[in-house]
Amino acid sequence: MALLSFERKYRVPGGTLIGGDLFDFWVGPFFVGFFGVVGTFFIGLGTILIFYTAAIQGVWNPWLISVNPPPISYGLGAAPLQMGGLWQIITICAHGAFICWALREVEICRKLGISYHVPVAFGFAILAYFTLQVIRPVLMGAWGHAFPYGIWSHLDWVSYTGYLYGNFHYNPAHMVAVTFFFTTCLALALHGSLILSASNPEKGKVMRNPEHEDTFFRDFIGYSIGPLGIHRLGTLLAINAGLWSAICIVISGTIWFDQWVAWWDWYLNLPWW
Ligand code: BCL
Ligand code: BCL
Ligand code: BPH
Repeated sequence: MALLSFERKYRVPGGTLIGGDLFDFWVGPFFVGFFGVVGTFFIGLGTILIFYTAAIQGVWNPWLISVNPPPISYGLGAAPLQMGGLWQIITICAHGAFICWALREVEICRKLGISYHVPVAFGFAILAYFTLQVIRPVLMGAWGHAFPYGIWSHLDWVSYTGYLYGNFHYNPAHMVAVTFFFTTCLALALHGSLILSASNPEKGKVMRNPEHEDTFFRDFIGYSIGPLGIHRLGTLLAINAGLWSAICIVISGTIWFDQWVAWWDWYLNLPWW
């Protein structure tokens, strides 16, 4: 379904950050570039090492495969391969893969002459991962505080870490993050449905335009944020969801050690109650 005339227009040389025109080509629909080559290496090695771990553990049930970080006692040192060393190499590969993925987005943006909003937004997801696996463990002094790579085991880590601070719901930054996730979903539900409603006319009727979309919300709630505004709002809500998630976990165990409910003591101690 490719729009070949359009593709020819943007398949222009140049815009690469590194490597000049050496890797400036496409494989089928995919732009490659320096970061495509290096990224493929990280993806391949990281994925192979996950399956290698499964092989030495003799676990082939996908739900149960788990690559665990080193025990806390190894601190921030390098661990033997089977004692978390594999986890450490996979973590390096994962960071390499995600960063290459983002930089490949940057190169494509440069070719197209569009701004960098997508890689910037992805940067917030990478930041959340980096915070979980590097910033917080380093601040706490051991790789063992990071999450394991397993479908069930990483959920066990979330549950364990949540209960370690009593009830994680009382973490104020977690509250902000959860609220941003819910609001993002609300915004996309309204935006997606509004666009469909205007662009799917009954048979024989013409498609409606942004004026109708704005008028719907003006009639309904007195205000429409507008066609550009909704995309600014959506981006802002989503990156804040990632940002406040990173904040809520990095403060747990680094500057706050108690049950999160105790954080609210300042509120109970306000003079006017
Ligand atoms: Mg998790 C669930 C991946 C970090 C809490 N998590 C999931 C599953 C999927 C996953 C297995 C569905 C996610 C989804 O649809 O997202 N989680 C995953 C990854 C990371 C991660 C890859 C990561 O940081 C690299 N999860 C974390 C951190 C917690 C966390 C530690 C806070 C964010 N996650 C939870 C909770 C749940 C999950 C709680 C669930 O209930 C859910 C589940 O069912 O778990 C069993 C949205 C993204 C998309 C729809 C895009 C497609 C993503 C696909 C599905 C990812 C596949 C990953 C694959 C199995 C592993 C890849 C490696 C290969 C070797 C290449
Ligand atoms: Mg909580 C975190 C919601 C109950 C303990 N919790 C989070 C946040 C989010 C949330 C705000 C996770 C999102 C995130 O970080 O994304 N929690 C949430 C909600 C409830 C809840 C809505 C609820 O009850 C309704 N949480 C609880 C209970 C506790 C609890 C009370 C457990 C008992 N919660 C914790 C703990 C944590 C959270 C502990 C966290 O650590 C987590 C958090 O804030 O983490 C930062 C960020 C996204 C990522 C990390 C994904 C990064 C993806 C990378 C860059 C790309 C992956 C690519 C993939 C490998 C590719 C696959 C290949 C394929 C080809 C597709
Ligand atoms: O390409 C993309 O989208 C199509 C990028 C992407 C994005 C982008 C992209 O541009 C943006 C803007 C976001 N994500 C935004 C966000 C949210 C807001 C900041 C946030 C909520 C979020 N993404 C979350 C998540 C999650 C969650 C919540 O868990 C997941 C699973 C993803 N995003 C996933 C993805 C991918 C679909 C894609 C993307 N977000 C990035 C694809 C990529 O980086 O590809 C290169 C790497 C590989 C193909 C595989 C690497 C393999 C490793 C070397 C080994 C595996 C290690 C891993 C740590 C194991 C984990 C096991 C789990 C069971 C725990």
